[in-house]
Amino acid sequence: MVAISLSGSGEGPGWVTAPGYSTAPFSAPSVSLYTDSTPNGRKTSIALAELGLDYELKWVKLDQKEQMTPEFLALNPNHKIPVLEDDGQVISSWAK
Ligand SMILES: N[C@@H](CCC(=O)N[C@@H](CS)C(=O)NCC(=O)O)C(=O)O
Repeated sequence: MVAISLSGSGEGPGWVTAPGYSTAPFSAPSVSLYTDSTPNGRKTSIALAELGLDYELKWVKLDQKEQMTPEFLALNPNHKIPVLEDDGQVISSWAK
């Protein structure tokens, strides 16, 4: 069975998770994934699913330049998704 994730705002593009995995939270996950539906954005969600880690999905709509908002630039001044945040610790890429 393929599950469609309903976590996050629910306003982003459809998100298909691997069979047997679900990102639907039973309790609030500490990990947040800021991403969009691009290959670079999807690879992080695939890695989290493979690791079995629950996370909250936060859409950053690149076509609406949401990566340039002050809130997102505070997470990653390089304005790139994906970004992971875990209990205040931010992991982002500075590579182009
Ligand atoms: N080195 C990063 C690159 C990430 C990246 O290029 N993200 C693009 C989308 S696929 C992005 O956020 N572009 C928005 C921008 O540059 O403003 C990775 O491999 O994940």
